[in-house]
Amino acid sequence: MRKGIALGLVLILLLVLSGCAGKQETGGDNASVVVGFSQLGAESSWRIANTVSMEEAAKEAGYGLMMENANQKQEKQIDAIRSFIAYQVDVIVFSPIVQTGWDNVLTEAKQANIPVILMDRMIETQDDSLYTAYVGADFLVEGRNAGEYLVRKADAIGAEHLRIAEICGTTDSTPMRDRHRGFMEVIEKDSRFTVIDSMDGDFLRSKGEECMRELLQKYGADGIDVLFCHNDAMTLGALDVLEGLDDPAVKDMIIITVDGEKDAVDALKAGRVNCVVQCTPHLGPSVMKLVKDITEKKPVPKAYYPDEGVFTDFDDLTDPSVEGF
Ligand code: GYE
Repeated sequence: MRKGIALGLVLILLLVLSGCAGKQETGGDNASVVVGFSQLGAESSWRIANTVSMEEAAKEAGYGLMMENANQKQEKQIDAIRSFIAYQVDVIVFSPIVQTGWDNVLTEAKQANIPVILMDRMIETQDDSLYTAYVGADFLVEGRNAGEYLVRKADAIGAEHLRIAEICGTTDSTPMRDRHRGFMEVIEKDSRFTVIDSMDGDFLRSKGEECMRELLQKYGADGIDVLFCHNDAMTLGALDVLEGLDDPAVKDMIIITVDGEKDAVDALKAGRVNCVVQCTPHLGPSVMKLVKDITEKKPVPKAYYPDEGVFTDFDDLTDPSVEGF
């Protein structure tokens, strides 16, 4: 569209502007549409699958994709967005690591007339015109799904009181805030449940492991009835610790996780986890469809939420539809 030069030149420009930080890729020389994509990191299998989905969908659409990975740093995302503005990409897509702190850079994008799509996570702003559309999960619903599973489980086992430990995702990120909020909404009005601890596990497997060790030190395995982790990576880290314990209390612990990566779904099938709340990383095709509509000046919805379900130990887990990504 606005570009006539090959993406090879873009690469050089990006390297200069970004001080050689991050990872740049291109997806099709002489593409008519160029998308600048700031991915927030590579902290989980979810994130890696999401990056692949974006790359494949851009290729499929025949769009050029200038991608920068911010390695979990907001400043790097801001730098990447500035470099996309300097290049005048057609559309900027980014997955905001935290909700706050984007107004300045997004105002610059707006002044440059470059539409912005928020992919996977939301921002907090007084000015909704700073982004054109959001594509990603409804994390509040995911949190409620986790809470509703727990209520059903408590009913089924006739539990009188359950002590819950929560390992949260990155502080101030949308999935962390809303998974917690949705979960609490459901359980806090039920006196059978007490959240005894909430820790920051930053969506990382290594931190999930660390948090679990700390929780065990504080409460012991028999002092925790329910473990709610905001993603599978942290759950798998916690399981590494729990399963090394050889403590019968571990078997009774109700474990609820979010995402639906293959290892977590396999853990559910093996009875090591009780509930997997789905969150799809395959957002690339929806993003590219939006890019198409935006560049063709068609109206687009402000928010698009993919359909997501829940897999639990109440389900027939031999059903072929029960599978992870
Ligand atoms: O749940 C987690 C990842 O924002 C939905 O980020 C995403 C979350 C996902 O690190 O695994």
